[in-house]
Amino acid sequence: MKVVFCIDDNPRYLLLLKVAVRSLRALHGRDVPCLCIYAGKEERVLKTLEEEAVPLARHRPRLLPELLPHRARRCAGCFLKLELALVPELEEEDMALYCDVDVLFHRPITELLRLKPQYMGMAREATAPFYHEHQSLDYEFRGRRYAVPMPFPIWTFSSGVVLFNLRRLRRRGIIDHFLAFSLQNVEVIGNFDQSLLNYFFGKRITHLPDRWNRPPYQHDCSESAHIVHFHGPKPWDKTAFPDLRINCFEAMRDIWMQYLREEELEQVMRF
Ligand SMILES: [Mn+2]
Repeated sequence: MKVVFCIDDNPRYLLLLKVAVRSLRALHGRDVPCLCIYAGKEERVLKTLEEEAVPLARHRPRLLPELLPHRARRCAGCFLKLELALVPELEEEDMALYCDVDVLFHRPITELLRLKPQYMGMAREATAPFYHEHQSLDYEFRGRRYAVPMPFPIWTFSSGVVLFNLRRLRRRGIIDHFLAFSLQNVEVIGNFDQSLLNYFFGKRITHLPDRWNRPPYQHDCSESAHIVHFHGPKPWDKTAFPDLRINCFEAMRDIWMQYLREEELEQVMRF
């Protein structure tokens, strides 16, 4: 199974990607299959991926940035994960493990790669309450209207780590339905890609244990996390999110920094 990352032109994402991949390889070897999906064309990005030997899939998304609301365009990369089932480089794969670039692989993920959720597996996100004003959202697809009853009350699942059952999503056009829903409802939802997954798939999402997506601000992150997710404050943040730079944040940031080379450390100090 491939571990899949998505990026856009934000230079900070590129640095996060380097550490994510280096920490994955430190645990599982140089040959661990991974893939980075990118919709842009910046030479700087392409060159870095080549230097890091990260295989690249250049994907032109259905959720094109110009079709997204303005506030969503600056994180256009986070929508790419919704389309993995359409990427030719993943055509042969039944499953794919998507990870945000702001993760650090801290313990092996072998057990996670053995799971096979029906649609997708995601861990719970504790800091984003599940709230919306809608009873149901609807969308049109191939001339018919469909209503999606909102799954309430449930908790929110984090889209930072998603184990996708690609084979299932390709069946009976589920991915086409989902992307039609996404395009037509992205204006009314709160939390971008994460809300789209939660709202459309709702109770069909398989709940993954916390160790597969653990933010460093949780007290048990150091001892339990296999995948650390710098959700909220990024490793270089010294002033943002003071209420989340707690518990294991500093310990995990120090480990994250150890994966950087000297010139990258200098770069990170300027963020
Ligand atoms: Mn993230």
